[in-house]
Amino acid sequence: MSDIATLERDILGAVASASDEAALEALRVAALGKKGSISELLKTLGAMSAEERKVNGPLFNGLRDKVTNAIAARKAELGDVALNARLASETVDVTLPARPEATGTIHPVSQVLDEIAAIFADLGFAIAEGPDVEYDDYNFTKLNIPPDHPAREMHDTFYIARQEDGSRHILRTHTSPVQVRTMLKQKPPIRVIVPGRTYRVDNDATHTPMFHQLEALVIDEKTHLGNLKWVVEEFCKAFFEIENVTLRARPSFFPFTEPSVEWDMRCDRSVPGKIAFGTGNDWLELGGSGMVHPNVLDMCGIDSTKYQGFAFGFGLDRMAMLKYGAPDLRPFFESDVRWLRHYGFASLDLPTLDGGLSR
Ligand code: 2U9
Repeated sequence: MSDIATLERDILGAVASASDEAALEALRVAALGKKGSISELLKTLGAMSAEERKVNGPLFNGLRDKVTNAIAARKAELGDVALNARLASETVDVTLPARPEATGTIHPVSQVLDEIAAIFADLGFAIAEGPDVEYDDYNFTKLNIPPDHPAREMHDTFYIARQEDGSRHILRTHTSPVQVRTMLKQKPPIRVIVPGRTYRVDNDATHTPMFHQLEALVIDEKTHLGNLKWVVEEFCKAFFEIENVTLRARPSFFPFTEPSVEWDMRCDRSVPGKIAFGTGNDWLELGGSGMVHPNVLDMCGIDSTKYQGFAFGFGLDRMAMLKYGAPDLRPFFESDVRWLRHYGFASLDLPTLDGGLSR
């Protein structure tokens, strides 16, 4: 066998048995690289006679082409093998349950917020949100609570380090600054609910330093206390899932509303540790409300001679405690999965108005 035939057999044999792309590349360099065996062979053509070149030229070039093609073919083959191996090892069994390790459930506060948002969406309310870190001005001053007002002390505020200009940001003590922001940027009619985290220096069985509020604001040209009562009543019917809601109004005081009203709903506490809504001779405190103070409207850029509005607020955590029978607020924020399993909700149980909110 000629040297050329031996070389061809050796190279093609090695190419056919190359086990991966790196081995194949090494073979290519050894044969076709600058100093490769075939390249060296081709270089010898220059010193040959015309006769010899006529014979060897096609022979050497033919060898180069054969080897080039064989390498390309083996490379494609190896690529397919690698892809098939990856496809085989990365198969996904779509019948397996998703994240079997995920044992968390929907937190009662999230559930209650979803329920309440659905009720108010049905009544035409949008959701407004704002930052937890607030200006003193939006949290207090524009809500008719000027710097020396005693109501500031009742809020037990968390203060954030002083700014260069001497002003201080705070953690919002209620969600009301979001209504301020809404009025500053939006013209009436306004109909929003404002859920969110709020912060006060407080900690016992029914108070935590961070808690959740939900407030509402309605501003229009002919808004009155009767509208407010109707909204509170409709909300109670839907949320507590009862038909006969009896409300009791108590006069109250908030700097940002005038007049101010607190609402109680008829309930029954005759069975110890239980509470039934809509019957009985006891009263359940719901939350506060009132007609927005004209000073607040004016400070927020709304003409108080043309517009009136009402606002109300209640604790979301308290609503969750009442509806789902949790006696202590503190475990709400302790991230104990055993507590969550007891009170939590399956992630696919989205509340709907037609399906019954809490089912
Ligand atoms: C603007 C004008 C008026 C919001 C209101 C209450 C009454 C209220 C508390 C209930 C329990 C909060 O969670 S709680 O501590 N809230 O009683 N909130 S009126 O009035 C506003 C808000 C914003 C611009």
